[in-house]
Order: sequence, then structure tokens, then C-alpha cells
Amino acid sequence: MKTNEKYIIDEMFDKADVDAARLLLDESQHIVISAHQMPDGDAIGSCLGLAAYLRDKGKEVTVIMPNSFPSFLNWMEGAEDVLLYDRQRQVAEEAIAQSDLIFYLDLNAPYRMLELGSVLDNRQVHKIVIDHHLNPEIACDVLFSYPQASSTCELVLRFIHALGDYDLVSKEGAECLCTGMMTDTGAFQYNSNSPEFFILLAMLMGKGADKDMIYRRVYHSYNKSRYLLLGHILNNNIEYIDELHASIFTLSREEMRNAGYIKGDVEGFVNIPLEIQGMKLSISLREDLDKSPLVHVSIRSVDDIPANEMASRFFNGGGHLNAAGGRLECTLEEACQIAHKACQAYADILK
Ligand SMILES: [Mn+2]
Repeated sequence: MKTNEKYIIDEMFDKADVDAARLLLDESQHIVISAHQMPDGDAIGSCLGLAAYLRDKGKEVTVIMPNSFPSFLNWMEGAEDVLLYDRQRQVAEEAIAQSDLIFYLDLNAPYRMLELGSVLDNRQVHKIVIDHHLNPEIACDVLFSYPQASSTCELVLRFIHALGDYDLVSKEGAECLCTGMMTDTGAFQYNSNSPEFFILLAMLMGKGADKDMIYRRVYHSYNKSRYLLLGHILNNNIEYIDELHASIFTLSREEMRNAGYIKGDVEGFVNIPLEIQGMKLSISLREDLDKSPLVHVSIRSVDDIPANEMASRFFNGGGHLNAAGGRLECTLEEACQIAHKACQAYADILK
């Protein structure tokens, strides 16, 4: 595939950094790659994408994560060999003790790796950081920190390309890198408005990465119980306050049990009412599965309606302007009354 190499690569990385990293790679044989806790598609994808490349270069590579990653990512090449520090501490520490180079990917600060952060910190070997979060604060020899990048996977592809090794990217490695570019942009909805992003994506597709297949594996991975619950909520449990462009829905412990609730099933439900034209506020009230009385509150809003202020005033919580949450130690009925009060308190801006 013919692409304009200058356009893709030269604008971003400093040549001196690439040369420094090349030197460290040439001198190393046992490489550890790690990323942030609760690893997502970009963390796992970038680590496994880099690992696939380095293994093809003849390196011995160990990928260590602070803890487990979602099962919808376990189809990736090398996923079954990832060590989870919270469960496989001893074998992970042996790999770290033998390492002569450590990569930190999709990570700006050691505390985001929990205990693994200080273990890696204490290992006195060369370190390379490749990341797109703000304010990097990891001690390292070479830092590739580009907050403007869509994803760490994008940066790993640029890194491999800058080393002159694009030819070494395998189909499986390309699939890993494509995954992070997809998940960190909400499947190309945001942070992906540059032509370069799609040139890089096309380079991965040129290696055989099937983005449609990856999309299905990542996003069409829910349990049937999720849709039983969603149907139940939309048919029975949601209340629309039309004059305030707001809605409140509840979910009881019993309803979750009846549907065969599995952790993660209700993820993102609170966003759904905002898909209705003109809706400005959505409140979700969900009973805790075990603890009673405890109701988990999620709030989503649009524009300048302050979900975080509402969360702190009414629901013992906080968060971002348009996405916040809290908790109430009361019954679902009482929580519903509080939610109504909260809506009325913002009636001026909701109308
Ligand atoms: Mn990321």
C-alpha cells in the first residue's frame, strides 16, 4: 500500500526519541510491557500489538496487567499469555526481575497501575513510555507523550513505522492496534477527526485487520439478560417528565435477579433516554444487589445542565458536568421522590 510517509509520521515524533528507543531495543532481549489498571481496549490492544511486533523481531516479551480485562478482548493474539499482577504476582515478578527493558503504554502515572506501579518503578532498567494522557509523570529514558493522539494504539503504530518496521506488522498485531483506535474513539465517533487517523487505520486494514469483525467482537458482546432488563425498564419502569424534558427510571434488586442479571448488564442504560429528541436529563436509580438500603444513582444531562451539581446536592455524589453519580441509603420509592425534587430544583433550565 502506498501512503505518504512524511504526512503520517514525520510531524509527530522527534527523530532523536526514535533513535534513542531504537538503541534501547537493540540492546534488550527480555522486555516487559504494561498498562493501566482495569485495562481497556486501548491498553490491551497497544500492549499486545507492540508485543506481537517485538516477538516477531526475536525478543522475549511478557505483558503484565495490574488486573483483569473484559472478556470481549480475550480473542486478541497473545491475550491468553497476559499475566495479571493481582493473581499471578510471583511469575510476574520473576519476569520483571529478568527484564532489561520496560514499556509503559497508555499510562501517565505509576499509581494507575496499583501495586504493580512501584514494583516496575523499583526495577532499575531502561524504560520507554508511549501514551496519550495529559501530564506524564513516569520516570523513563524515552517519553512519547502525545495527548493529541486518538489512542496509544495509534502511537504504537507510528512508533513501529518510525522504526522502519511497518513491514513486520502482522495481521494479528494489526487487529490489536485497530481495537484500541476503535475503542478509544467510541467506534470513530470522537477524537478521530484527522485524516491521519484514517490513514493509520487504513494501514492496519491493509495488513488484514477486519474492523467490522472487531466491532462485532467488542460491541456485540452483551448478555441476553441485558436486553431483558432494558425491555423491562423501557416498558414498565421509566417515567417521563415531559415539561422538564427529563426522565427517571428505577431498577429493583428483584427485577435484576429475575432477569438473571450479570455484572455489567446495565452499563450505559442511563444514556438511552437522552437519545429521544429534546431530552435533557436522565436519572437512573438502581438498587444494590446485596446491600440494603442502598440505591445507586446515575445522572446524564446535555449542554450546561449540571449533573455533577445535582449529584452533590441531592445524591451524595459528584462527577462531570454531563455525567455524574451518587448513592442514597433509602428505598427505591424514597429515591424516586428525591429524584423528582432534584428535577424540580432545575426546572428553570430544564424547561
Ligand atoms: Mn487510551
